[in-house]
Amino acid sequence: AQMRSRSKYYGAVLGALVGDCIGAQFESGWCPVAFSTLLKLTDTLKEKVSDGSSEKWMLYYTDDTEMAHELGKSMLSKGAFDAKNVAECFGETYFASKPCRWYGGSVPNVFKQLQAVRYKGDPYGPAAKQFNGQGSYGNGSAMRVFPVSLFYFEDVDKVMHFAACSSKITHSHINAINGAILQALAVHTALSSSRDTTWDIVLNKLTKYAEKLEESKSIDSRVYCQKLNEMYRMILAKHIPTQNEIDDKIGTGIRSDEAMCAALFSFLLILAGKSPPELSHLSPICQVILYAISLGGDTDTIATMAGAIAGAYYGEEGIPKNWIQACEGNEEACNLALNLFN
Ligand code: 8NA
Ligand code: MG
Ligand code: MG
Ligand code: MG
Repeated sequence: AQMRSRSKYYGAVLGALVGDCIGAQFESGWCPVAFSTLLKLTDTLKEKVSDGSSEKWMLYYTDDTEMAHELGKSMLSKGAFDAKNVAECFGETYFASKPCRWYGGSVPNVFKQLQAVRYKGDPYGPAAKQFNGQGSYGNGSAMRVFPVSLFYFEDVDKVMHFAACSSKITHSHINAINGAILQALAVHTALSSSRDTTWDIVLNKLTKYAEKLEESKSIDSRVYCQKLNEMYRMILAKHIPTQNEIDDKIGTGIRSDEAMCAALFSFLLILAGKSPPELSHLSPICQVILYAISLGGDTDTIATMAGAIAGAYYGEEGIPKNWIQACEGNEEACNLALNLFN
């Protein structure tokens, strides 16, 4: 059994918040973002501004943070993962939420069906019917899963089990479920690692889990095993991988296997010491977050998952105060981290 670290709990929650809030600034283009553009923003981050009548945050969070916090708060209030309560918290928060949260295209349909029976029906029923019974393979369940790793830290089997359950409330496609499980395992591995845990130890561990998850014959393409294998090759190569290689071997889109693997790869690349020179003056966690955003695509979601993993590994100290204070929800994030730790 490993010692739990308060700094790692704060790091995971704040890393996820900062990744979502900064990443969301660059989501619309779906194209790679220059490091100079990212540094221009981060150099000017400051606390919310008040214009007398209202307060304005420099950076707003999106669905990623909203749902992660609801999941975390639900487990804390119930003392365990309770699918019906999580479904109700997700749904009611969605119906009250601001347009700037940018929920995925088809999840509102799930929430409407859950609400129609006042959250008393099967909490997994509506999601299972999405996309003609295929279920959603979107990254929306992996992006919000990290509180499960913090809440069930002592029991990795429960981390895996409740990561899957939390996915199935909105995302029942096997690739979304496995993406949520692997992201939860990545955060859990980072939480239980010391600073001398190298990138290849982390990747080996996750590859073993992926092989188990994908051993079932019903999966025609073992997409996570394939992408984790590509990561070895790209990290061991002499050069920093090009955008074309990332797009070709991993992807940066709304599919869970693309965004989740892009996030993990961002963390592992920096951990392996292959920092892009433009970022080398920053702390490792900042490098991970900005590298993740630079890849383009679903930038808020890739960066929030990368930030959760990196924060769980490095702890909160490497996240600059001005980055945290610029983000809407930073006080709530600190409360959540403390409550999950306690
Ligand atoms: P989701 O479950 O609605 O999935 C996102 C999209 O993926 C769907 O709307 C479909 O287009 C497609 N999709 C998923 N599964 C299937 C399938 N089985 N067959 C065909 N198409 C499929 O939403 P989510 O919760 O997974 O969200 C994914 C991302 O979308 C998140 O990163 C979130 O931030 C959001 N997002 C929203 C906007 C926006 O402008 N509203 C933009 C980018 C991302
Ligand atoms: Mg989002
Ligand atoms: Mg997005
Ligand atoms: Mg997103």
